[in-house]
Amino acid sequence: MPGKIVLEEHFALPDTIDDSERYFTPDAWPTMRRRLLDFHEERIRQMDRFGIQLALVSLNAPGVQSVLDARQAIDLSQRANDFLAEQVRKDPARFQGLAALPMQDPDAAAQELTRCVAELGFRGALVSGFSQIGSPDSVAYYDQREYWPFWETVEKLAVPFYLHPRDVLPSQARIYEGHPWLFGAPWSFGVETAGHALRLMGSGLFDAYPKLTIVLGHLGEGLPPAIWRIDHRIAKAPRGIPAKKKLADYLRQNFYVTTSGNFCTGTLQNAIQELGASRIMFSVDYPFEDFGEAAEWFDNLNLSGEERSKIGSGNAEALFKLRTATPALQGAKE
Ligand code: GRE
Ligand code: ZN
Repeated sequence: MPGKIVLEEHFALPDTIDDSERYFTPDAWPTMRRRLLDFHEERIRQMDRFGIQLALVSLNAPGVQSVLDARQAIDLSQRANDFLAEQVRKDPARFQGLAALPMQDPDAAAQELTRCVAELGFRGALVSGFSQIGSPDSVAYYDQREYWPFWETVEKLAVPFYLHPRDVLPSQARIYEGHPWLFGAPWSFGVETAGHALRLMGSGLFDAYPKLTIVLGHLGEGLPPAIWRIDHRIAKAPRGIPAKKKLADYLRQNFYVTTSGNFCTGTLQNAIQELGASRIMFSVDYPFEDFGEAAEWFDNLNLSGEERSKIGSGNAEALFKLRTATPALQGAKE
């Protein structure tokens, strides 16, 4: 399918490039490094080759979220977002931006998102999980009350918030001791991110801000097949859960999922069954994943024409309001 749109595609600044190295063997790293730092050469060639019209690009993980000092987190976000805006300006038909945010300071995060949307034309935010604030062992999750004014701003701006994975802190990872292969993308990213998303749902956040939209990668970080049992057991022992609805209702009404890094047909079918094709969007997770592998999988799936067109581009176009932002999509047919 030509004209595909992808949403979880990363770049790095020289300041953040080292964050990604730990996930790769020494022989794989030089290619990843080169691809994270490139925008207009190899990235564009690959997009052309595999039928990808537009990429929403974001900073690599954990990026801003692991900066302990709030001032430095604010500074890094601004520099990352200004750099990204400059790249988008060079080629807005192919690239749009998702903002990095200094969640260490909720007011500053709201301000930076407002600046990114109003002044830089960004389409939303991508935040890599919890933030450390002040000390390496601190963990701030965004269901906490101090974040609710931030969420009010996100809802007012009417832009999606992509909740991207980061790793559990080493001090909290006893279950993985002696099993380093479980860190990161194979397992701990998903557990961490699904847990964070469940906290948002259970906290009542979406009762207070029903128009909030959260995007999850990796076909929903395991939540679509898990959500029935979660609700089933919470109903038997609610233990004071503030949320007014079943968590599946929030998953269906406040969340979208992307196919980033999860090119598994059975898992996609389950996501379609649980959420509907209108809430699923094609994505890759470049450069950690290959445009070619993702596109060949997607282009050969047995989907109806309508499903393919929605998942491949239509849902993203509508959710991120890409037609008004992106010259090349303006003339494109429905
Ligand atoms: C990601 O950002 O999704 C990611 C990493 C590191 C390794 C794999 C991966 O940050 O998908
Ligand atoms: Zn990613």
